[in-house]
Amino acid sequence: MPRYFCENCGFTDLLDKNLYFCPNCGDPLTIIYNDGELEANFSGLGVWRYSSVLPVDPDKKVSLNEGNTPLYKSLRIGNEVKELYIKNEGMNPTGSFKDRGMTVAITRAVERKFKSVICASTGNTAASLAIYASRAGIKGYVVVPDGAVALGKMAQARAAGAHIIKVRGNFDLALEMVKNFARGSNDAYLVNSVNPFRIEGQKTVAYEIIEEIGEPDWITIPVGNAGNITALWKGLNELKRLGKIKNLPKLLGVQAAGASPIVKAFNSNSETIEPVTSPSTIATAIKIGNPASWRRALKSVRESGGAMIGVSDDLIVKAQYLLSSKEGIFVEPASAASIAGFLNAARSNLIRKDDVVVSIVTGNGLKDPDSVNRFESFETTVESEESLLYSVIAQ
Ligand code: AN7
Repeated sequence: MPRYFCENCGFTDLLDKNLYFCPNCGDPLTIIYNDGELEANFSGLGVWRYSSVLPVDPDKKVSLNEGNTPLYKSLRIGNEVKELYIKNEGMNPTGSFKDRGMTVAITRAVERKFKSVICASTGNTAASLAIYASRAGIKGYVVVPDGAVALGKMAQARAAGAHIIKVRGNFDLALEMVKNFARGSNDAYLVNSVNPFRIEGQKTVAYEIIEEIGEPDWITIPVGNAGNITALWKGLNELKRLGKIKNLPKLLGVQAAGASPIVKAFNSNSETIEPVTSPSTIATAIKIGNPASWRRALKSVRESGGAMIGVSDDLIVKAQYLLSSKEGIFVEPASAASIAGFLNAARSNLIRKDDVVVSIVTGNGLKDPDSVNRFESFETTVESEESLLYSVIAQ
């Protein structure tokens, strides 16, 4: 039987309880499988194609057809490497990668007969929770930092009828609050990425990438609370166990420079992080100073032989604009961090000329429409046809 497992201290327990954190050391739990329990018996499309490697009953799934996201070959911004692919997770049902984890976590919530689900969020988890809770016919509660969530994400949470609880503080405070809530109450199922079922759903991005292009040399991914990079590495390792890949790719975890505690720990070879008390970045989705899964992120990146790097807000904006204007892929700022990290690493020769790279972009540009106000603008107002003519030929 699959079971809970603590990668930090080795604690293990059966899945017949609702656990998130290790009762011994407090780290977020993982779900592990014995040999023979992981089966590469894949059919259909999207997250549920991989139900033979998921710990919930696919017949009871709460799904909006998540996963099966487009993987594009870069035409213009990846010239410094052999091939750059962009995996557009912004094409999931609510516009972010969170849906891969949410479909599994909400299915688990329903299996366990919860009537409510809760999360802390910088926005995308809230939007995904809200929409999937409405699909499941249960109540959604989202705890968000007041005034710090992008417009599109708030709109989705509102539209889905979720209870929106604002806190005067940042995401880290909101997460602390819901963690304490979940320790003391079984009234609502916690579906942040500290929930091991979320990680199970999100690992499917690794399965899709490998089925589509085989083994890349590098995968770049934005890092906030560090659940997604944990899930990616878990998926890749399972694929190796299943004999689907020989060599594991290197991971490039990318944080915004103003919210980069894991980068600092990586660079100083430290075994622990120093939380950033006042994280700051325009990429609000990853404005996180005390990531819950930091230990698993550090371990993943180190095992892979990859790296953690920090990127400036300035480069994030440039990467976001490059991606939309040169490749036709419109993403939100946190996702552009993945591309900014690629650009940095290719320039510094960390990623080499003959490497095949996949950059995972995590959220749709429509999530944060205000972010495009930072781009160079080509807007003019015309009052006559002549004026229209001249504004076009003058370019
Ligand atoms: C677009 O929604 O943390 O490292 O509460 O929305 O797994 O946290 C969002 C995170 C990257 C970082 N890209 O992923 C939330 C939240 C986008 C995101 C991340 C987030 P993790």
